[in-house]
Parts: sequence; structure tokens; C-alpha cells
Amino acid sequence: MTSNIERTDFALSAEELDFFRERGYIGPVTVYSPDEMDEIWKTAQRQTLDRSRAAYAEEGAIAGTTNIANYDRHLDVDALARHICNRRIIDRVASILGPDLLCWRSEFFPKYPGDEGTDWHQSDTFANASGKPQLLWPGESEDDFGAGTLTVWTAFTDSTLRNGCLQIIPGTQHQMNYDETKRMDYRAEQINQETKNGIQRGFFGYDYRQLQFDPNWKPNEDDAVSLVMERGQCVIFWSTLMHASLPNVSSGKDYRMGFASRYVPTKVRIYPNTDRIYEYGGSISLDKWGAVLVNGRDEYGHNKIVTETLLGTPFTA
Ligand SMILES: O=C(O)CCC(=O)C(=O)O
Ligand SMILES: [Fe+2]
Repeated sequence: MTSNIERTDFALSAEELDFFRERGYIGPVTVYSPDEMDEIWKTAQRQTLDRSRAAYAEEGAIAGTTNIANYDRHLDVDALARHICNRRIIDRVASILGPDLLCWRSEFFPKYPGDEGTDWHQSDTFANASGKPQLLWPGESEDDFGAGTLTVWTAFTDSTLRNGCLQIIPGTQHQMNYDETKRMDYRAEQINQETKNGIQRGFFGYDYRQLQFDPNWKPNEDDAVSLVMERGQCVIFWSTLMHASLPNVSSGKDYRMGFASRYVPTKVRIYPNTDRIYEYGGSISLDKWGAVLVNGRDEYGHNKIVTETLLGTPFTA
């Protein structure tokens, strides 16, 4: 199968690639002007609200406490379907992962005023909350350290120090501090209750510290970089890079909306031996799920591929 999306040129330069290899991230990169972003976000919101629940979730999540209902809205929201295929994103992702690319997941990450920040974490297999590896690289067994996924986190609203911008610790992508074969307890009532190293943080009802190899280890927050971004900008990073976000301490209506789209090469097996995901107190069937071939060819046939949204719109940039 070949994608119907033409390659153009927003590839990373040699210097940018060096920066990425060393630090595990690149950005902020401008994908849209603020006005373009406002228009896309307005359209995406309207289209998202038109549907009462996530694209293929028949069991809804609890609004405001979990984020499983925010999954994969690119499968039913046309504005997001176009966004995940945007050339300014895909060309850069292809510079890192090679030309044959799948988008396998997307998520909204809202922070409303009063919301806690996101715990420091790294994800490799994404078994972190579901208990089952969601990604297997070739030759990797369920317990090995793989390469995770490339996440493109786009600021749909301005992302600031006060409203909960993303943070990363450069260069930490090569070694996992968390064991995703361990389990975390889901407790919705712990949301907005915990302060860690003086900052209110949690992991959407979980406490990510439960996965630490060493319970006494602490992230080196002195090396953290806060990614302040204007709406329409994105950052591209390995999911195995230490990342977190600040709480939204603003008052009034200043919410930050991040939209993460996640990419792997076609050789990766996605959701191996899985037909249902259980996490964040919710559950979704993968019956209607499919990966999107956003560039190149799929010569492996490991994964179910969808070529159009659930509403029948072809995936194009
Ligand atoms: O936006 C956030 O607070 C967290 C984002 C994140 O963890 C991710 O994109 O993997
Ligand atoms: Fe993450």
C-alpha cells in the first residue's frame, strides 16, 4: 500500500537532526500561524462536539477526570485528520523515522484553570496505564527497551508557564527510569490532590512514581526545559524522553489545549494481540481503530490500516 500524500520539503537540516539526536526533541516548530490555528481549533471543536463521544469508544470516560475519550479523534474529526497528515509535521518526522510512517494514536491534552500538571514520565511500550504493551519494535520482546514513539505535541492554544506548558529534560531518552511492566493504581479521587517537589502534578488519576525502578529516585528537575509555545507551534520528541507539564495556575479562562499525534515506522507492531484497551477508568474496543499511513509505503502489513476517516473522508494533508 502506498500513501496518497506527496513528499515536499520541510525536512530537518543536518544541524536540526544533530540537535534532535542529542537532546531527544526539536522545537518549537511553527506549523500554523496563530490565526490559522484558531480557525482549525474552532472547526475541530465544533466537529468534536457534533459527536457525543470518542470515535470508537462505546464506553465513555468520565469528563474532566480521564482522557480516554480524547483518543484518536483524528479518526472522526476531519480537521484533525488533516492535521496529523500536515507536511510541516510529516516531513520532519520522516527525517527521523524514515519515509514509511504510521500515525497510530492521537490525544487531546487539556489543562483548565486549577488543573494539576502532568507527572514526569517516559513511555516506551505504552503499557504504563493499560498493562499491555501497545508497541513492539522488530526483534523486541515485551520486556525489552524499544524506541517508543515519536510524539508531535501541537499547542492548539498558547502554552505558557502559567497555563500548564510542557516540560522536558533534554538527553534523557536513552534510559528508562520507569518499568512499564509494573502496575499503577487508578484513583480518580487523587486528581488535583498531590504535590510533588513543590508542584501540583498527577497522571490523569494515576501516580507515575509507582512505575519507578528505584522508588527513591527523583527526576533532575534542575535540567528541565519549559516549552513555552505560541498556538500553532509544535514540539517533536521521543516518548522515552522525560516529559511532564506544569499545573494551570491561571485564573479566568486561560486554558491550554495540547494535541499529541504519535508516529512509528511501518515495521512496528501496534497493539499486538489486543482488541480492547483498559485505562484511565475507561475502556475502548479496537474494532474500528486503524493506523493511518501518513507517508511512504507499508511493506510489512503488520497493522490494520485505515485510508479514510469513520465518516469517509480520505486522509490527506
Ligand atoms: O500535555 C501533557 O500534559 C502531557 C503530554 C504527554 O504526556 C504526551 O504527549 O505524551
Ligand atoms: Fe507522555
